[in-house]
Amino acid sequence: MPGINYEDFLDLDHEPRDSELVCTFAVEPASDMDMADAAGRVASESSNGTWAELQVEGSITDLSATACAIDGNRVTVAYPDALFEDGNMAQVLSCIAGNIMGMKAVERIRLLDCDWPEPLATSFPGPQFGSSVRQEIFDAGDRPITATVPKPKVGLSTDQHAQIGYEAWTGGLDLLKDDENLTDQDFNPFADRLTESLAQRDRAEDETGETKSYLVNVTADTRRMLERVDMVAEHGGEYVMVDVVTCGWAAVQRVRERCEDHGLAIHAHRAMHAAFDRIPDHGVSMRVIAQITRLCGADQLHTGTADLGKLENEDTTGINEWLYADLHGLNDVLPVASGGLHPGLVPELIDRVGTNVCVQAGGGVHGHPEGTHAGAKAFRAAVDAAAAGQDIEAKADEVPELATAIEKWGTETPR
Ligand code: CAP
Ligand code: MG
Repeated sequence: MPGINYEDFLDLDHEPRDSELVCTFAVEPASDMDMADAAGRVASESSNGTWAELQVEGSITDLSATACAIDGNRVTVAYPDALFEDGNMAQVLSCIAGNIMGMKAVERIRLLDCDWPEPLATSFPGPQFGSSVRQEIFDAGDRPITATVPKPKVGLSTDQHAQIGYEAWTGGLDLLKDDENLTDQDFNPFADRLTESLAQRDRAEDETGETKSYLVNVTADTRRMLERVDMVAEHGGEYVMVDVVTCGWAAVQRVRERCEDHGLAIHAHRAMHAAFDRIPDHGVSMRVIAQITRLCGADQLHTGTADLGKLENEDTTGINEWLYADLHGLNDVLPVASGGLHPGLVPELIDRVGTNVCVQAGGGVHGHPEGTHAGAKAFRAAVDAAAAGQDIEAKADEVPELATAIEKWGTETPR
Protein backbone atom coordinates (compact mmCIF):
# COMPACT_ATOMS: atom_id res chain seq x y z
CA MET A 1 0.00 0.00 0.00
CA PRO A 2 1.65 3.28 -1.12
CA GLY A 3 2.20 5.43 1.92
CA ILE A 4 4.31 8.28 3.08
CA ASN A 5 8.06 8.08 2.54
CA TYR A 6 9.50 8.17 6.06
CA GLU A 7 12.99 8.56 4.61
CA ASP A 8 12.02 12.16 3.98
CA PHE A 9 12.20 12.65 7.76
CA LEU A 10 15.66 11.11 8.12
CA ASP A 11 18.83 13.05 7.25
CA LEU A 12 21.94 12.11 9.18
CA ASP A 13 23.82 15.02 7.58
CA HIS A 14 21.36 17.59 8.85
CA GLU A 15 23.00 20.16 11.15
CA PRO A 16 20.29 21.52 13.49
CA ARG A 17 19.72 25.27 13.09
CA ASP A 18 20.03 27.50 16.17
CA SER A 19 16.29 28.05 16.06
CA GLU A 20 15.44 24.34 16.08
CA LEU A 21 14.35 22.40 19.17
CA VAL A 22 16.58 19.35 19.38
CA CYS A 23 15.21 16.30 21.23
CA THR A 24 16.97 13.08 22.15
CA PHE A 25 14.93 9.90 22.37
CA ALA A 26 15.75 6.35 23.41
CA VAL A 27 14.02 4.18 20.83
CA GLU A 28 13.39 0.44 20.70
CA PRO A 29 12.00 -0.27 17.21
CA ALA A 30 9.24 -2.82 16.69
CA SER A 31 10.61 -6.29 15.88
CA ASP A 32 9.93 -5.87 12.14
CA MET A 33 11.56 -2.47 11.92
CA ASP A 34 15.14 -1.19 11.85
CA MET A 35 16.32 1.90 13.73
CA ALA A 36 16.46 4.16 10.64
CA ASP A 37 12.86 3.38 9.78
CA ALA A 38 11.75 3.90 13.36
CA ALA A 39 13.67 7.19 13.53
CA GLY A 40 11.95 8.49 10.41
CA ARG A 41 8.57 7.62 11.86
CA VAL A 42 9.33 9.32 15.16
CA ALA A 43 10.26 12.53 13.34
CA SER A 44 7.24 12.22 11.08
CA GLU A 45 4.56 11.47 13.67
CA SER A 46 5.86 14.14 16.07
CA SER A 47 5.80 16.88 13.41
CA ASN A 48 3.58 16.91 10.31
CA GLY A 49 3.60 13.32 9.07
CA THR A 50 0.78 10.83 8.73
CA TRP A 51 0.70 7.24 7.52
CA ALA A 52 -1.10 7.89 4.20
CA GLU A 53 0.20 9.56 1.06
CA LEU A 54 -1.68 12.84 0.66
CA GLN A 55 -2.77 14.85 -2.40
CA VAL A 56 -2.76 18.47 -1.21
CA GLU A 57 -3.80 21.37 -3.50
CA GLY A 58 -1.28 24.26 -3.58
CA SER A 59 1.78 24.61 -1.37
CA ILE A 60 1.91 24.04 2.37
CA THR A 61 4.41 25.21 4.97
CA ASP A 62 7.02 22.51 5.41
CA LEU A 63 7.12 21.79 9.13
CA SER A 64 8.78 18.41 8.91
CA ALA A 65 11.10 17.43 11.74
CA THR A 66 14.35 15.67 10.89
CA ALA A 67 15.86 12.63 12.54
CA CYS A 68 19.44 13.86 12.29
CA ALA A 69 21.44 11.41 14.39
CA ILE A 70 21.26 7.76 15.39
CA ASP A 71 23.68 6.52 18.05
CA GLY A 72 22.84 3.04 19.26
CA ASN A 73 19.27 3.35 20.56
CA ARG A 74 19.57 7.13 20.79
CA VAL A 75 17.72 9.08 18.10
CA THR A 76 18.10 12.86 17.80
CA VAL A 77 15.32 14.84 16.14
CA ALA A 78 15.43 18.52 15.15
CA TYR A 79 12.13 20.43 15.01
CA PRO A 80 11.61 23.64 13.01
CA ASP A 81 10.67 26.66 15.10
CA ALA A 82 7.55 27.33 13.04
CA LEU A 83 6.07 24.02 14.18
CA PHE A 84 5.53 25.47 17.66
CA GLU A 85 3.23 28.13 19.06
CA ASP A 86 5.25 30.52 21.22
CA GLY A 87 4.68 30.13 24.94
CA ASN A 88 2.31 27.14 24.57
CA MET A 89 3.84 24.18 26.46
CA ALA A 90 0.84 21.91 25.93
CA GLN A 91 1.24 22.29 22.14
CA VAL A 92 4.98 21.63 22.29
CA LEU A 93 4.38 18.43 24.27
CA SER A 94 1.63 17.30 21.94
CA CYS A 95 4.40 17.25 19.32
CA ILE A 96 7.45 15.85 21.09
CA ALA A 97 5.67 13.60 23.63
CA GLY A 98 2.35 12.99 21.85
CA ASN A 99 1.28 10.17 19.55
CA ILE A 100 4.81 8.83 19.20
CA MET A 101 4.48 7.39 22.72
CA GLY A 102 1.84 5.00 21.42
CA MET A 103 3.09 4.15 17.93
CA LYS A 104 3.22 0.43 16.95
CA ALA A 105 6.40 1.22 15.01
CA VAL A 106 8.26 1.31 18.33
CA GLU A 107 8.24 -1.14 21.27
CA ARG A 108 9.45 1.54 23.66
CA ILE A 109 10.28 5.23 23.30
CA ARG A 110 11.51 7.70 25.94
CA LEU A 111 12.00 11.44 25.56
CA LEU A 112 15.34 11.80 27.35
CA ASP A 113 16.46 15.38 26.84
CA CYS A 114 15.74 18.60 24.97
CA ASP A 115 18.06 21.34 23.81
CA TRP A 116 15.82 24.44 23.92
CA PRO A 117 16.62 27.11 21.31
CA GLU A 118 16.49 30.76 22.32
CA PRO A 119 13.37 31.81 20.36
CA LEU A 120 11.25 29.04 21.84
CA ALA A 121 12.77 29.11 25.35
CA THR A 122 12.38 32.86 25.73
CA SER A 123 8.75 32.68 24.62
CA PHE A 124 8.22 31.26 28.13
CA PRO A 125 8.57 33.38 31.30
CA GLY A 126 10.82 31.12 33.34
CA PRO A 127 10.93 31.52 37.13
CA GLN A 128 10.34 34.93 38.74
CA PHE A 129 12.92 34.36 41.50
CA GLY A 130 14.52 30.90 41.24
CA SER A 131 17.21 30.12 43.81
CA SER A 132 17.44 33.79 44.83
CA VAL A 133 14.49 33.06 47.17
CA ARG A 134 17.09 31.85 49.65
CA GLN A 135 18.43 35.37 49.98
CA GLU A 136 15.46 37.47 48.88
CA ILE A 137 12.88 35.86 51.16
CA PHE A 138 14.91 34.14 53.93
CA ASP A 139 18.27 35.91 54.11
CA ALA A 140 19.66 32.39 54.56
CA GLY A 141 23.15 33.20 53.29
CA ASP A 142 24.72 30.03 51.92
CA ARG A 143 22.79 27.49 53.93
CA PRO A 144 20.01 25.37 52.43
CA ILE A 145 16.50 26.52 53.30
CA THR A 146 14.46 24.00 55.26
CA ALA A 147 10.86 22.86 55.03
CA THR A 148 8.49 20.42 56.70
CA VAL A 149 5.19 18.83 55.76
CA PRO A 150 2.82 18.17 58.67
CA LYS A 151 2.18 14.41 58.95
CA PRO A 152 -0.07 12.58 58.57
CA LYS A 153 -0.35 14.06 55.07
CA VAL A 154 -4.11 14.56 55.39
CA GLY A 155 -6.63 14.36 58.23
CA LEU A 156 -5.24 16.99 60.64
CA SER A 157 -7.63 19.80 61.55
CA THR A 158 -6.76 23.38 60.71
CA ASP A 159 -5.81 24.08 64.33
CA GLN A 160 -3.55 21.03 64.49
CA HIS A 161 -1.95 21.96 61.14
CA ALA A 162 -1.25 25.56 62.14
CA GLN A 163 0.04 24.53 65.58
CA ILE A 164 2.47 22.09 63.98
CA GLY A 165 3.60 24.98 61.79
CA TYR A 166 4.26 27.15 64.85
CA GLU A 167 6.29 24.40 66.53
CA ALA A 168 8.31 23.73 63.38
CA TRP A 169 8.99 27.40 62.66
CA THR A 170 10.01 28.15 66.27
CA GLY A 171 12.17 25.00 66.10
CA GLY A 172 14.17 26.74 63.37
CA LEU A 173 12.60 25.66 60.08
CA ASP A 174 11.97 28.21 57.32
CA LEU A 175 8.96 26.75 55.55
CA LEU A 176 5.77 24.92 56.39
CA LYS A 177 4.58 22.94 53.34
CA ASP A 178 1.23 21.38 52.56
CA ASP A 179 1.24 17.80 51.34
CA GLU A 180 0.49 17.16 47.67
CA ASN A 181 -2.99 15.76 48.38
CA LEU A 182 -4.09 18.44 50.86
CA THR A 183 -6.18 21.12 49.13
CA ASP A 184 -9.61 22.29 50.39
CA GLN A 185 -11.15 19.30 52.11
CA ASP A 186 -13.73 19.70 54.91
CA PHE A 187 -11.38 18.51 57.66
CA ASN A 188 -8.93 21.36 56.89
CA PRO A 189 -10.44 23.98 54.55
CA PHE A 190 -8.04 26.05 52.42
CA ALA A 191 -9.11 29.53 53.54
CA ASP A 192 -9.01 28.72 57.27
CA ARG A 193 -5.74 26.83 56.89
CA LEU A 194 -4.18 29.76 55.08
CA THR A 195 -5.19 32.45 57.57
CA GLU A 196 -4.50 30.41 60.71
CA SER A 197 -1.14 29.14 59.48
CA LEU A 198 -0.03 32.64 58.47
CA ALA A 199 -1.13 33.93 61.89
CA GLN A 200 1.09 31.30 63.54
CA ARG A 201 3.82 32.21 61.09
CA ASP A 202 3.66 35.83 62.22
CA ARG A 203 3.90 34.72 65.85
CA ALA A 204 6.92 32.54 65.09
CA GLU A 205 8.62 35.36 63.20
CA ASP A 206 8.13 37.69 66.17
CA GLU A 207 9.60 35.12 68.55
CA THR A 208 12.53 33.97 66.40
CA GLY A 209 13.38 37.15 64.52
CA GLU A 210 13.71 34.97 61.41
CA THR A 211 11.63 35.18 58.22
CA LYS A 212 9.20 32.24 57.90
CA SER A 213 6.92 31.24 55.07
CA TYR A 214 4.28 28.77 53.98
CA LEU A 215 4.01 26.60 50.87
CA VAL A 216 0.23 26.48 50.69
CA ASN A 217 -1.14 24.04 48.14
CA VAL A 218 -3.49 25.82 45.70
CA THR A 219 -3.88 22.81 43.40
CA ALA A 220 -7.35 22.64 41.81
CA ASP A 221 -8.97 23.52 38.50
CA THR A 222 -7.55 26.73 37.06
CA ARG A 223 -10.42 29.03 38.11
CA ARG A 224 -10.20 27.98 41.76
CA MET A 225 -6.40 28.05 41.67
CA LEU A 226 -6.43 31.68 40.58
CA GLU A 227 -8.87 32.53 43.37
CA ARG A 228 -6.57 30.84 45.88
CA VAL A 229 -3.50 32.61 44.52
CA ASP A 230 -5.29 35.94 45.01
CA MET A 231 -6.22 34.89 48.56
CA VAL A 232 -2.61 34.06 49.41
CA ALA A 233 -1.48 37.48 48.18
CA GLU A 234 -4.28 39.16 50.10
CA HIS A 235 -3.19 37.48 53.36
CA GLY A 236 0.50 38.25 53.02
CA GLY A 237 1.86 34.91 51.82
CA GLU A 238 5.04 34.73 49.70
CA TYR A 239 4.49 31.34 48.04
CA VAL A 240 1.98 29.06 46.46
CA MET A 241 2.49 25.34 45.91
CA VAL A 242 1.20 23.61 42.78
CA ASP A 243 1.13 19.92 41.84
CA VAL A 244 2.42 20.81 38.38
CA VAL A 245 2.14 17.38 36.73
CA THR A 246 -1.39 16.61 37.88
CA CYS A 247 -2.58 20.17 37.17
CA GLY A 248 -1.15 20.26 33.68
CA TRP A 249 1.15 22.81 32.10
CA ALA A 250 -1.59 25.03 30.70
CA ALA A 251 -2.86 25.60 34.24
CA VAL A 252 0.66 26.10 35.56
CA GLN A 253 1.28 28.78 32.93
CA ARG A 254 -1.91 30.59 33.99
CA VAL A 255 -0.94 30.46 37.66
CA ARG A 256 2.53 31.77 36.78
CA GLU A 257 0.99 34.85 35.17
CA ARG A 258 -1.16 35.52 38.24
CA CYS A 259 1.79 35.00 40.59
CA GLU A 260 3.73 37.59 38.58
CA ASP A 261 0.92 40.07 39.28
CA HIS A 262 1.31 39.43 43.02
CA GLY A 263 5.06 38.78 43.21
CA LEU A 264 4.44 35.28 44.61
CA ALA A 265 6.96 32.47 44.27
CA ILE A 266 5.87 29.03 43.01
CA HIS A 267 6.83 25.75 44.68
CA ALA A 268 6.36 22.87 42.24
CA HIS A 269 5.45 19.45 43.61
CA ARG A 270 5.87 16.71 40.98
CA ALA A 271 3.34 14.15 42.20
CA MET A 272 2.61 11.66 39.30
CA HIS A 273 6.01 12.32 37.65
CA ALA A 274 6.91 8.67 38.17
CA ALA A 275 4.03 7.64 35.90
CA PHE A 276 6.04 9.30 33.12
CA ASP A 277 9.64 8.71 34.12
CA ARG A 278 9.98 5.58 36.25
CA ILE A 279 10.18 2.97 33.44
CA PRO A 280 13.74 3.57 32.18
CA ASP A 281 13.12 2.88 28.49
CA HIS A 282 9.73 4.52 27.99
CA GLY A 283 7.92 7.78 28.69
CA VAL A 284 9.28 11.22 29.50
CA SER A 285 12.37 11.64 31.67
CA MET A 286 12.34 13.67 34.88
CA ARG A 287 15.07 15.75 33.24
CA VAL A 288 12.59 16.89 30.59
CA ILE A 289 9.84 17.39 33.21
CA ALA A 290 12.27 19.63 35.11
CA GLN A 291 13.04 21.59 31.93
CA ILE A 292 9.35 22.15 31.27
CA THR A 293 8.78 23.21 34.88
CA ARG A 294 11.54 25.83 34.62
CA LEU A 295 10.26 27.22 31.33
CA CYS A 296 6.72 27.43 32.70
CA GLY A 297 8.03 29.40 35.64
CA ALA A 298 8.21 27.50 38.93
CA ASP A 299 10.85 28.79 41.38
CA GLN A 300 11.37 25.55 43.32
CA LEU A 301 11.04 21.93 42.15
CA HIS A 302 11.37 18.53 43.81
CA THR A 303 14.25 16.70 42.13
CA GLY A 304 14.94 13.90 44.60
CA THR A 305 17.46 13.09 47.31
CA ALA A 306 20.34 11.73 45.19
CA ASP A 307 19.16 8.21 46.10
CA LEU A 308 19.41 8.75 49.87
CA GLY A 309 15.65 8.88 50.60
CA LYS A 310 12.63 6.60 50.32
CA LEU A 311 11.71 7.36 46.70
CA GLU A 312 13.34 6.34 43.42
CA ASN A 313 15.29 9.21 41.87
CA GLU A 314 16.46 9.84 38.33
CA ASP A 315 19.77 11.66 38.25
CA THR A 316 19.13 14.29 40.95
CA THR A 317 22.51 15.97 40.59
CA GLY A 318 22.43 16.05 36.78
CA ILE A 319 18.97 17.59 36.80
CA ASN A 320 20.01 20.12 39.46
CA GLU A 321 22.96 21.17 37.32
CA TRP A 322 20.61 21.81 34.42
CA LEU A 323 18.29 23.84 36.67
CA TYR A 324 21.24 26.04 37.74
CA ALA A 325 22.74 26.37 34.25
CA ASP A 326 22.14 29.39 31.99
CA LEU A 327 19.09 29.04 29.77
CA HIS A 328 19.04 32.05 27.48
CA GLY A 329 18.87 34.38 30.47
CA LEU A 330 15.89 32.73 32.19
CA ASN A 331 16.17 32.44 35.99
CA ASP A 332 17.36 29.21 37.56
CA VAL A 333 15.29 26.94 39.81
CA LEU A 334 15.92 25.96 43.44
CA PRO A 335 15.99 22.15 43.69
CA VAL A 336 14.06 20.57 46.57
CA ALA A 337 15.35 17.41 48.22
CA SER A 338 12.55 15.56 49.95
CA GLY A 339 11.23 12.08 50.67
CA GLY A 340 12.34 9.96 53.61
CA LEU A 341 14.91 12.49 54.87
CA HIS A 342 15.91 12.81 58.51
CA PRO A 343 18.80 14.59 60.28
CA GLY A 344 21.19 11.63 60.02
CA LEU A 345 21.02 11.72 56.22
CA VAL A 346 21.72 15.45 55.91
CA PRO A 347 25.58 15.40 55.87
CA GLU A 348 25.70 12.91 52.97
CA LEU A 349 22.84 14.68 51.20
CA ILE A 350 24.54 18.09 51.30
CA ASP A 351 27.75 16.42 50.17
CA ARG A 352 25.91 15.15 47.11
CA VAL A 353 23.65 18.11 46.23
CA GLY A 354 25.39 21.12 47.77
CA THR A 355 23.81 23.94 49.74
CA ASN A 356 21.89 25.77 47.00
CA VAL A 357 18.81 23.69 47.74
CA CYS A 358 15.71 23.40 49.88
CA VAL A 359 15.60 20.31 52.10
CA GLN A 360 12.26 18.96 53.30
CA ALA A 361 11.53 16.44 56.05
CA GLY A 362 8.06 15.41 57.18
CA GLY A 363 8.34 12.09 58.97
CA GLY A 364 11.96 13.01 59.72
CA VAL A 365 10.72 15.94 61.87
CA HIS A 366 7.33 14.91 63.24
CA GLY A 367 8.51 11.35 63.94
CA HIS A 368 11.09 12.68 66.42
CA PRO A 369 10.58 10.96 69.83
CA GLU A 370 10.08 14.39 71.48
CA GLY A 371 7.73 15.72 68.83
CA THR A 372 7.68 18.39 66.14
CA HIS A 373 9.53 21.22 67.90
CA ALA A 374 12.42 18.94 68.88
CA GLY A 375 12.37 17.35 65.41
CA ALA A 376 12.64 20.78 63.82
CA LYS A 377 15.55 21.77 66.07
CA ALA A 378 17.33 18.53 65.17
CA PHE A 379 16.79 18.97 61.41
CA ARG A 380 17.86 22.63 61.42
CA ALA A 381 20.93 21.78 63.48
CA ALA A 382 21.91 19.03 61.03
CA VAL A 383 21.51 21.44 58.09
CA ASP A 384 23.46 24.21 59.82
CA ALA A 385 26.27 21.78 60.64
CA ALA A 386 26.44 20.44 57.08
CA ALA A 387 26.46 23.97 55.61
CA ALA A 388 29.24 24.98 58.00
CA GLY A 389 31.24 21.83 57.34
CA GLN A 390 30.85 20.84 60.99
CA ASP A 391 30.77 17.17 61.98
CA ILE A 392 27.21 16.11 62.85
CA GLU A 393 28.28 14.22 65.96
CA ALA A 394 30.00 17.34 67.28
CA LYS A 395 26.78 19.30 66.57
CA ALA A 396 24.79 16.62 68.38
CA ASP A 397 26.89 17.29 71.47
CA GLU A 398 25.58 20.88 71.36
CA VAL A 399 21.98 20.03 70.35
CA PRO A 400 20.50 17.14 72.38
CA GLU A 401 17.46 16.92 70.06
CA LEU A 402 19.85 16.08 67.23
CA ALA A 403 21.52 13.40 69.33
CA THR A 404 18.09 11.86 69.95
CA ALA A 405 17.27 11.86 66.23
CA ILE A 406 20.57 10.22 65.34
CA GLU A 407 20.01 7.64 68.05
CA LYS A 408 16.57 6.87 66.59
CA TRP A 409 17.30 6.87 62.86
CA GLY A 410 21.07 6.70 62.61
CA THR A 411 22.07 7.41 59.01
CA GLU A 412 19.73 4.77 57.52
CA THR A 413 17.62 5.29 54.40
CA PRO A 414 13.96 4.56 55.31
CA ARG A 415 12.00 2.10 53.12
C1 CAP B 1 7.72 13.62 51.80
C2 CAP B 1 6.49 13.87 50.96
C3 CAP B 1 6.78 14.38 49.54
C4 CAP B 1 7.75 13.57 48.73
C5 CAP B 1 7.57 13.81 47.23
C6 CAP B 1 5.67 12.61 50.87
O1 CAP B 1 7.36 13.23 53.10
O2 CAP B 1 5.66 14.83 51.56
O3 CAP B 1 5.53 14.42 48.90
O4 CAP B 1 9.04 13.92 49.07
O5 CAP B 1 8.51 13.09 46.49
O6 CAP B 1 4.43 12.76 50.87
O7 CAP B 1 6.18 11.53 50.74
P1 CAP B 1 8.47 12.66 54.09
P2 CAP B 1 9.63 13.83 45.61
O8 CAP B 1 9.47 13.73 54.33
O9 CAP B 1 7.71 12.32 55.33
O10 CAP B 1 9.08 11.47 53.45
O11 CAP B 1 10.27 14.82 46.52
O12 CAP B 1 10.56 12.72 45.19
O13 CAP B 1 8.93 14.43 44.49
MG1 MG C 1 4.06 14.63 50.23
